[in-house]
Amino acid sequence: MSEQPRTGRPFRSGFATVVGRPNVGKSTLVNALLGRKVSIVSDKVNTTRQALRGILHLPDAQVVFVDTPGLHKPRTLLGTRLNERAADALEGVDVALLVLDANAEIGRGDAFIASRLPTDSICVVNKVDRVDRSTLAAQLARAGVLGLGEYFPVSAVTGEGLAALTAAVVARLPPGPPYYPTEVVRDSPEAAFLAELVRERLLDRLEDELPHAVATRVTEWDWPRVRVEILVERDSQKGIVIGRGGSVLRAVGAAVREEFDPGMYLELFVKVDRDWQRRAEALDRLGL
Ligand SMILES: Nc1nc2c(ncn2[C@@H]2O[C@H](COP(=O)(O)OP(=O)(O)OP(=O)(O)O)[C@@H](O)[C@H]2O)c(=O)[nH]1
Ligand SMILES: [Mg+2]
Repeated sequence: MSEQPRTGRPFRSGFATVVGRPNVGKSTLVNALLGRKVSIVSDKVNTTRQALRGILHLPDAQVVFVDTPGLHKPRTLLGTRLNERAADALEGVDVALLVLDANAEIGRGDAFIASRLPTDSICVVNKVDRVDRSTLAAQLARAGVLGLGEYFPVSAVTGEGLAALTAAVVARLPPGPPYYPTEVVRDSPEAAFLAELVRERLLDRLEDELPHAVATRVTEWDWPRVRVEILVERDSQKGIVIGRGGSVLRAVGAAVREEFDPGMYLELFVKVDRDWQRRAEALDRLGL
């Protein structure tokens, strides 16, 4: 696996961790760089709750991209833990990528994160499809103040700029053998990924505080029969997640089956786990 590629250059491998404020498009970017989905995406903040690894296999390199929860001012114990996850994922990495939104103000939060990264880190200005040239130029100038190594304007949605970004990441990796065999593209268990897909479809349909109040986990995997439990924090939230006559759960179940495996028999259950976001032992149990 680690033999010299035909180019004569040594094989390179390493970890590239993607950090930034919530909603800047880190997960969309990681999925786009990999060309497949490892991480769920939504228009709500704090979608990602774990550091998730996706592996990019190239002829002369292997990049282990690590998606992380958005760094933010926490209001709950869950929020504190999300920040810790992101910080931990920066330990010992080969390349750190700070993602900014081309269309949002660069604020103290971004500067705070940047100040904790090695100065040769990569700064990614994402969502360039949403701004015109002059806005982008101004944003790049503002981003320059963060004092990082290199700046890449990209769109994780259209793919603009991604090839150059990948090349820059690979160039920073040390020579070394691959960490994962070629068939591995995601290093989370299938059950964890499925639970995330259920949460993603719920996020599409929930508003306000509810996205944060929902957690999902697989409680039974007897293929093709799989049971996923959806936790909410209060009784009043249960009905919203179930939907009128079960309509929300039915739609979520159908969408997840379609995406994961139409042959699956998916059972969704909603359960109240009071204030789980604020209770250490509830979070431990959920692996959060
Ligand atoms: N127009 C546009 N939208 C994007 C782009 N990248 C991401 N988005 C959107 O931005 C929103 C947030 O994307 P995510 O990938 O979930 O953001 P994140 O940084 O991972 O968010 P957290 O996990 O909450 O920290 C979603 O609605 C995406 O569709 C982009 O390049 N262009
Ligand atoms: Mg994310």
